[in-house]
Amino acid sequence: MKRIILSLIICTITASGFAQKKPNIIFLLSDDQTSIATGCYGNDQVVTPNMDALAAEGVLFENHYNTTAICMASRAIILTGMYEYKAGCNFDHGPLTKDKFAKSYPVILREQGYYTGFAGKFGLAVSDGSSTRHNNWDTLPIDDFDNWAGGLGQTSYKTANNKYMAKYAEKYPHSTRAYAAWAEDFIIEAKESGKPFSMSISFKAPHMPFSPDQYFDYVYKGKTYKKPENYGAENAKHLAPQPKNGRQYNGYTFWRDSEESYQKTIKNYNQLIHGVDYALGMIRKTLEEQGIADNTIIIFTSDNGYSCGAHNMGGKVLPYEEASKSPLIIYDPRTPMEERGVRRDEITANIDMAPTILNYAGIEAPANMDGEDLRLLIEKPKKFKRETIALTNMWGHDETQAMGVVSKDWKYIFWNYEDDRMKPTEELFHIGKDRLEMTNKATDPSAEKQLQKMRSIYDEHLAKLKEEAITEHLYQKYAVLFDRNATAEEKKPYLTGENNASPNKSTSKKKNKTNKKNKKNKKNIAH
Ligand SMILES: [Ca+2]
Repeated sequence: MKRIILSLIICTITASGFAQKKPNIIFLLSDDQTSIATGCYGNDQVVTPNMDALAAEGVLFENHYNTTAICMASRAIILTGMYEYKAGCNFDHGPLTKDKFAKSYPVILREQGYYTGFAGKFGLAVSDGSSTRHNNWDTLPIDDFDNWAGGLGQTSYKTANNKYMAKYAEKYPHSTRAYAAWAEDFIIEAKESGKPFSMSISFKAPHMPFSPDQYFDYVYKGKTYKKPENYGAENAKHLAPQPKNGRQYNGYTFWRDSEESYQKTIKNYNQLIHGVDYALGMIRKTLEEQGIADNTIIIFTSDNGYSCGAHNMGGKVLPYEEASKSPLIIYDPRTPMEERGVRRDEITANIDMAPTILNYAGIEAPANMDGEDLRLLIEKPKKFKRETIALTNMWGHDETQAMGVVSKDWKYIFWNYEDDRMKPTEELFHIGKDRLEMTNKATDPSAEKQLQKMRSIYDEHLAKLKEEAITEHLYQKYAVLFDRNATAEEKKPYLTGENNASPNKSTSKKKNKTNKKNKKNKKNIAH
C-alpha cells in the first residue's frame, strides 16, 4: 500500500512538474517579407538587429519556402500544416472550413491546456459558407482564442482602425509597435492564468501599402540601395512566357518606373521590416521582465516572399526564390549554448509550422498534416528525411497557375498553360549554384539526368495531389492542369478564362458568371 501511495505521489509530482515545464510558444508572422530582406540572410543594406540576434541565439533556416506564396492560402497552410489542395483555402477557392480549423495548431494547443492569444491580420475566413471575404467579425474565429486582437480583412497600419487594438493607438498609432504593446499585456495575463501560453502575432508589415511608422524615419535617412543582381527585364528574358503574363511582371511598376521610385519603394519596405524587428525586440524585453524568457520559444517567419524588382517583378505568388522564400528563425532558450547560432540549409516550409509548434508543446501532430517537425531537424538532423516540397500557385491568371518542386540544390517548375501564344514550358534551376535563377537548364543536355530526376519528383508530388486534393473549392482540377501529360483539350475545361490574352474570355454563360463574381470579389479584397 505504501508503495502505491509513494508511486502516486511521484506520479503527481512528475505530472505537475512536466506541466510547469511546457514551454510557452510565440509565433511571429510578418507579411510579404522575402528572406533576403533580412540582415542575417546576407543583406548588409538593412537594419534588423533583433532578427539577427534571434538567429545568433537560435537556428536560421536558409531555404524556407511557402508552398503557396500568397497571404490567405499560406496562413491557412500555417494553421493546418497542410498543402493548399488539402487546406482548401485561397482567393477564388473558398474559406477555411470549420472542421479544418478545429484541427489547427492554436485550437489543439488550447484544448491541451494552453492559454492562447492572437493579434494582427488573420487574413482568411473560417466558415462553412462559400465566400472568402473576411472583413466581417462573423468570419473570424474570435471565440477560439482566450485573447483575440485580430483585425478585419487586410487590416490597417492605423492601430485605431482595429477595435481590439484601439486602446494602444494613442501611444502607438502605427500598428506594428502596437502589437508588441498588446503582447506585453497578453504575456502578463497569460502568466497569471498559470497555463503555458501560445501567442501568435501576424503583423501587417511589410505588406502594401508601404506606409512605415514615421518613428523609424531616421533609420534609413539618406540611404541609397543597391538593386538585386537579377533586377529588371534584361534578367527575365530567359524565363518562361507564362509567369510574365501575370500581374507580378506587368503590374507593380513602381519597382521599375524610375530610380527614384525604386529607392522610395525599397526604403519604405525595409523600414516596415525594421518596425517588425523593433517589435520583436520589445517582445523579448517583456519576456525578460516577466522572468519567462528562459522557457519561451520564439518562431519568426513570413507568409510569403516578395520579388522587389527581381526578374522585373513585384508581388509574390510565383515559385521563384524571392517570391516564395521567407526568413525562418526558431529560438529555443533551452538549447545548450554550444548548439546555438546554427544555420541549416535543408528545405523547410510553411507546412512545417503547425507540426513543429505542436511538437514543442509535447503534442503529436495529427496524421493529416503534411509538414515535418523541424525540432527533429534541429536536434537530430540525421533523422530528418524529407528532401523536396511542392510549390503551387492556384490563383490568378491561368498562365501563372503552376506547380514546381524544390530540393536543396534544384528547382523544377512546370508551366502547364498553353494557347496560340505559348506552349507548356519547363524550367530547371540549379539553385544551389544559381540562387538568382539566371540559367534555365531544362534544355541543357548536361542537365538531362537532373531534369529526369526532378520530373520524377514532380510526378510524385502530383500523385499525392491527385490522391489527397479535397473535392470542394475547385481543387480537383489541378490533377489535370498540373499533369505533365495532359493535352490542351483535357486542360481546357478547367481554365478560369482569366488570362492576359483575353481578359473576359469565356466559353459558357456559367463561366461568364464566375468571372463577374471573381471580379466583384477582387474589388473587395486587396491581395
Ligand atoms: Ca503575404
